[in-house]
Amino acid sequence: MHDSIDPQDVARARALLAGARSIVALTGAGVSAESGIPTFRDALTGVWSRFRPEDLATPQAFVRDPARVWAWYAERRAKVASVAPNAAHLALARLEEASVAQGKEFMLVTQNVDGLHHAAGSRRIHELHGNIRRVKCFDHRHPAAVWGEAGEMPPRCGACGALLRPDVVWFGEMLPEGTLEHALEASAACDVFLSVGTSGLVEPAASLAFAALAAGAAVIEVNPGRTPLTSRATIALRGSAAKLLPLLS
Ligand code: BV8
Repeated sequence: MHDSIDPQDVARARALLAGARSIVALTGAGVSAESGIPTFRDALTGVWSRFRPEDLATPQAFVRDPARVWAWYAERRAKVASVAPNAAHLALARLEEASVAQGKEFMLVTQNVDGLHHAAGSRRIHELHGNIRRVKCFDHRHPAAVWGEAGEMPPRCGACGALLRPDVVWFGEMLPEGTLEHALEASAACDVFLSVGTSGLVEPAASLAFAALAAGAAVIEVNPGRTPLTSRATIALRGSAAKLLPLLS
């Protein structure tokens, strides 16, 4: 146990989840950190360190320099394909399974685009920001199941010839139809909201925890650092997801 974690807080969090009728779990890049995926704020290291996420993860950046944006995502896609879910992902899959078996409502809402929750066995997943493993064309969103890895980059759409792009939500883009509405509805209806590994800086995802608070839910935060939610959380467990989540499920 982390010396900064009060075992009583862990026990209280476990009890809240065990007694919940309806649970929403929101995850951010911190839940994949122990799989070796850099968090979003840290993602731009090495050759990308001179960029900010907002410089690359936008439609404008893609139009300005499609090859650079495609290369950043190709590198991240390869990284994601090379790692495995960690104990935090597996614990959330177990929590979902146990909750559903007990007839509870459970929804996992993730900001992550790495697909690791599905790989860990979670099924009630809402991907707010899309999935880096999926590719579509820039002009018409035609899905691309396969694409060339050599020659002109980005590759072009087989159906219309437009440039291909990752099927993720960039800054300034709307979230997938209905996904946010479902997540907001579930957050306002749940009695326990578990926020794991998110800095709470990106909207509209960051508003979900506050919708839960406003509706009277108990909020549990798992994060080694402080966030705008920490002071409002019912229980703030200041430690890593891979170490703490297995203690909660
Ligand atoms: C929208 C996909 C409507 C791409 C992502 C003010 C000015 C300008 C714009 C805005 C503004 N206010 C709001 C906006 C809109 C903007 C926004 O929020 N900007 C921010 C930067 C201020 N939002 C949007 O544009 C959204 N769309 O609003 O549409 C609209 C439409 C048209 C016109 C106007 C409005 C779309 C946002 C989606 C962007 N896409 N990802 C990609 O991945 O490349 S967001 C990106 O950030 C990732 O998905 C990431 O998951 C997400 C959030 O970050 P976190 O997950 O929290 O990760 P972060 O690194 O920040 O933090 C990690 C945390 O983990 C830390 O707290 C750390 O302590 C913790 N941690 C570390 N290790 C561990 C750990 N925790 C546990 N265990 C550990 N071991």
